Amino acid sequence: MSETRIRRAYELARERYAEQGVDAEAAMRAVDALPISIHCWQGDDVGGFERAGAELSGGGIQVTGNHPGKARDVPELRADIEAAARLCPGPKRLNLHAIYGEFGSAAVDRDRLEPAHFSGWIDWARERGLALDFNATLFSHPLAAEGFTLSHRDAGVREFWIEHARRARRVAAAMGRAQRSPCVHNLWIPDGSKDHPADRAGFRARLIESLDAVYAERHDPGELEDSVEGKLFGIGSEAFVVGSNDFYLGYAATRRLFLTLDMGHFHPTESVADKVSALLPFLPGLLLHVSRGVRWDSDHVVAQDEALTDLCRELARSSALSRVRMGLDYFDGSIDRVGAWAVGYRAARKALLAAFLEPRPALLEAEAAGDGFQRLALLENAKAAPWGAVWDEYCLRSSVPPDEALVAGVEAYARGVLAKRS
Ligand code: RNT
Ligand code: ZN
Repeated sequence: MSETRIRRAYELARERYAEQGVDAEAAMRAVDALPISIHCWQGDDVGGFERAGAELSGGGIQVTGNHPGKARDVPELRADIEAAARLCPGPKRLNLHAIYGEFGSAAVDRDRLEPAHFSGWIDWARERGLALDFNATLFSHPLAAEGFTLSHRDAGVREFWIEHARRARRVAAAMGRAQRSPCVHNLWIPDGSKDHPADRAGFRARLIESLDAVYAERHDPGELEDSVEGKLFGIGSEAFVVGSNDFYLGYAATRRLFLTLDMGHFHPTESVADKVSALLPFLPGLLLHVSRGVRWDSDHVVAQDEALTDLCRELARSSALSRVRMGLDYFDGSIDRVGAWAVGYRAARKALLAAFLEPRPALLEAEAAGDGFQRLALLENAKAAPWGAVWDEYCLRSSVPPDEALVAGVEAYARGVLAKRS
């Protein structure tokens, strides 16, 4: 599509939105103020680079597919992230996991993690104007093989993981300091069991004790924002998850931490969108793991489905958006990984833009008047409104290809770079 056609279509769309009291320019500005943290782990199927060639996926994380061209080391992963970022409009951050450090030739176990292992990432990110987010990695490790980490019966195992999480928070704080923007540190652990335990309370008491030990070390909130992530069930933790959503909701509220809501971590009929306004009054903030579950927590590439549309609407409507952080969380090794990054990111950004274009004044008026029919009609009409024309304009202004050019962009990188990896 030519630039002139994009501009013309946008002008018509802008006028049409203005008639409904919606300012398309303001909507673009609003989405442009919201960073989306790109998850590094889509690039190599959550493998990480602790040891060369390590295939560590496991411990509740399941990636399927073996599409060729996977990043094999940090330089390749960085190149792929840059390629994906060129296809993603709007402000971006990069979300790293502890297993993505640069450990050199020495074997560095998780309880030996240092900010120095991430100085290469910090420099690389600074040169590109990217801020970093971080995650402790409490899976894909021999001491996580029994399915328990911070809630393990063995005090030695717990101590190992407490030390890892403490160090991961220090790495995150170092990132926050270097980038002058708080680094969000998210903690997810795989702890749980396939079958029903006899002592649920015991596991949870141990988890509380371990978490308190991890968070006892105070950091400057200008450098570090801590979030905890619960889950409904996982592979091997079907009957019991120690850190369930209820558990972490209570923990985050009492310890004043952020709560992570992963879109794949709830019962499929539960609405994550509904949780935003229910939780924000009680918590310092929310971290959203934007994902797509298909029947279960399958971590499919994000698509613009109803769950995402509803979630973004609630964000656009929220008066507490400054306390919400957004990160992608999916991994698909069965299709082009750079393409997967770009499609998922763009779906999230597009859904945000469409949400900021909803005819809010008219909707509020209909609702205040108790006119349910009008409210429904307005929401239905919004689905066919010309937000695609605004999206094209947004991509153009961001110097990023429009939707029509996305496939060609991904294929060019696959041919030029990925095909040479064997
Ligand atoms: C796992 C959680 C967690 C991970 C990442 C890799 O179920 O969603 O957020 O996906 O930390
Ligand atoms: Zn998640």
